Amino acid sequence: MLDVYHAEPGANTLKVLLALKEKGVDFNSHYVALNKFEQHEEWFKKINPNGQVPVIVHDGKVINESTVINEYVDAVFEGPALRPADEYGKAMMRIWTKWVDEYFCPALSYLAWNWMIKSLVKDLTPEEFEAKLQKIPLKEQQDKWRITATEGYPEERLKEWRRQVETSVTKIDSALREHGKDWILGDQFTLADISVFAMAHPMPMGYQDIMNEEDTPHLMAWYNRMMERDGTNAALTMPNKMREEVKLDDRVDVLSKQGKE
Ligand SMILES: N[C@@H](CCC(=O)N[C@@H](CS)C(=O)NCC(=O)O)C(=O)O
Repeated sequence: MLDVYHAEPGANTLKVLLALKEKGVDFNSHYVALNKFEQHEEWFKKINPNGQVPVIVHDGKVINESTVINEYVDAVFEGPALRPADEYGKAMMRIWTKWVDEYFCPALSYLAWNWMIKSLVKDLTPEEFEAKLQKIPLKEQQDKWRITATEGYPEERLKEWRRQVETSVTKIDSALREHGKDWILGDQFTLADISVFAMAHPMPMGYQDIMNEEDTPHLMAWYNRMMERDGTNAALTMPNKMREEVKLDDRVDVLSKQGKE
């Protein structure tokens, strides 16, 4: 039996949902509402002491860390292979997934949090918010929630994250241009595509000035190929309660201006 604890199909949750849907793995879905701080409740921290999604529980065994989950899912379940068969190919794939986790994802994540957390917590009193903060197990996450809910990050840091997003977009476009093939590693669709797409998916919303047909045509063509996949469609149509409950879209212009010269 496979239980998956996840939020709406975005970022690290989307990464795992994409792999599960691409492979056609059946699972019990448990939605964890991040805007209601359910990830910091005691019942959830018993499953993942980090207080973060996604997490899977397979036959009673718990695994967190989305990139690790995806390798496990690909190794253990039937369905199309999402990793190259050879070790060198796997190494190349891991260089991409590691880069997403350590560089691309954090840059996008800090900018997105800085943009959205204020509207997420606007109905809480300072006391209520402080009580929520005290339940966050990771100091780094506490800081991230506190800063983005109050004064926000300084301009200098926003600029640096935006520079990293620009560098990332160029890197992905160049890799696709150089080999001229459909997928990040070449002919085979892999977890590298899944990791990159999980982060790039919302980019046409706030970053059209750096990710567009003219400046990054190879990235855009790959993005459109990703959007046509059945697995992508199945993952993206999972419930998105955050989008229904939290009105963020009118602030898109704020997101796209953060850290811009
Ligand atoms: N390294 C972890 C990061 C997980 C993570 O950042 N999850 C976010 C959602 S994408 C989360 O649960 N955020 C809520 C919080 O930290 O309070 C992974 O890749 O699974």
